[in-house]
Parts: sequence; structure tokens; C-alpha cells
Amino acid sequence: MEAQAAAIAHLKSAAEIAWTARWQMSWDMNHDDVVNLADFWLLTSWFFFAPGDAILLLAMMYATPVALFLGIDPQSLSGILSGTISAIVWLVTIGYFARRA
Ligand SMILES: [Ca+2]
Repeated sequence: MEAQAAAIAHLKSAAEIAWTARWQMSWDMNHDDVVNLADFWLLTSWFFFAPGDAILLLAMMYATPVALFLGIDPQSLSGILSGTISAIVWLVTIGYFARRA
């Protein structure tokens, strides 16, 4: 059980570091000192995955044992689970605003 407590503490601190890194945005997303189409796709991806990444990071920080059990870690950011959550959030959001229009 001591290993479990250490794994939880490790995941929590890794998630806090990942949270800070995740929300840094710049026009030059790949840091090559040029703003071009490659940065546009990275910005689009940054924006698309934001809801899923936020939910996964919050789970890692505030429901750490659950995240550990589910195998969610900072490597999960912008992955399949995050993409699925993000797609659902965006579809529900678009559906909500489309119905109001
Ligand atoms: Ca660039």
C-alpha cells in the first residue's frame, strides 16, 4: 500500500506540472521562431483537445486514485481518450448553440 501512496503522490505532482505546461499558448507553437501553417495545425489541436485534457488533468489532480486505476497519466493528454472526450464536449456545445440559433 506504500507503493500505491507513492504512485498517487507522483501522479498528482506530475499532473500539476503538466497542467502548467498544457495551458501555455503561443502563435509559434513549435518554437522554431517562424509562424506558419505548422503552427496553425498545432494551435487547432491545442484548442480541440482542451476540454479532454482539462478533464483528464483535473481527474489526475483531484481524483488521483481513480486516474491511477484507469491508467490516466500526463502521457494521456491529446490522446485517444482526450480526443473522444473533446469531440463529445464540442458536439454537445455545437448542438446546444445550433438549437438556440
Ligand atoms: Ca513555428
